[in-house]
Amino acid sequence: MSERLEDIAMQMVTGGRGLLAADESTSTIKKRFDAINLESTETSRRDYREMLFRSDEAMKKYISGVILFEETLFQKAADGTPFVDIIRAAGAIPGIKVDTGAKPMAKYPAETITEGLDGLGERLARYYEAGARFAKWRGVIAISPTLPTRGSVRANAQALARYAALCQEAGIVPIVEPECLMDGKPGDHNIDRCAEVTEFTLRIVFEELADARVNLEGMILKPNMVIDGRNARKASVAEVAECTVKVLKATVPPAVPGIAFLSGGQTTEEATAHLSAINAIGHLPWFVTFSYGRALQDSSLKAWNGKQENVAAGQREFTHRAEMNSLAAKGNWKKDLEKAA
Ligand code: 5MM
Repeated sequence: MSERLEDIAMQMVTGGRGLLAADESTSTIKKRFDAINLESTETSRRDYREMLFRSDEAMKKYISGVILFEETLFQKAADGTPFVDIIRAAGAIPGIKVDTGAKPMAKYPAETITEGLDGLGERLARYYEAGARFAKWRGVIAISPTLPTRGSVRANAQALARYAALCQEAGIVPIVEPECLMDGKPGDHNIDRCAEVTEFTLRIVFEELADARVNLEGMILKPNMVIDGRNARKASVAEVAECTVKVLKATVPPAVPGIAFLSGGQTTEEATAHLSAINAIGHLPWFVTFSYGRALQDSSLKAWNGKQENVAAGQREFTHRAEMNSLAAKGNWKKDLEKAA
């Protein structure tokens, strides 16, 4: 496999394959497990992720890479095989979430700044050694009538750009994730407000990436779709697709090889329908695919329910969602395919 950043980035977003975001930090995976009454321990986290990564069909056909939390990058399956080897054997690329979380931003009430730059160069060298060939950093942008502020968008964009430059020096493809929140508080903004904030954010992110001398051909953008807030859902699938493409075309240079969306709290089927409608518009200057966490995992987690005897059921659910999203990455998903399955 080529070690060129440009080749790795292409491999992550082409062929109708996309990314599995399985990088829930310890506190987030605990919330997910709470929903199925399962205690979050190193072993239960291992069992859950092993169920996903050993879904052979999904991993081989539909998943190009997996974003891991640090614990998982160095973890082994129950039989002692390193997870990194299982992922690679399926033809997918192991990746690593390297930010240390969004923290309250001093002097900016209700906004956050994502941390993790201190010592990042050394950490990236260790992650590369462990097999990671791409990384992820998420900046969180709150939307309200008065937010975000220019200061918080600029600070998050600068951190994303510093992170991306460090990754490229370490031979790792950066996924740059500026997430304008759909399900933040109050979550009652409409799609026009989301478009305005997303466009503003992406403009500043690409300014900072240029100033940091990031090679756009060796990175992937992971944005939100342009969509109504969680508490004000109205726009049709076609409107979401049109608004999203309009904002991205206005802000994302064609040198970027791929866009891999986050699902951001959409239902599993909404996230698939929107991705498919975006690709169906056609003539996009980048490959457009998925990098979903909840929208790939929710039904699988429920079917598995923390029980060994449900591993096959969990894998079936994961494979189904991965297949549906793979079709969506080519603009070929149809609602009746869900029923047929
Ligand atoms: C899987 O969730 C990721 C990590 O979350 P925490 O750091 O809060 O634990 C998250 O960054 C994720 O990769 C993206 O937001 C996409 O996930 P969704 O669920 O929005 O598709």
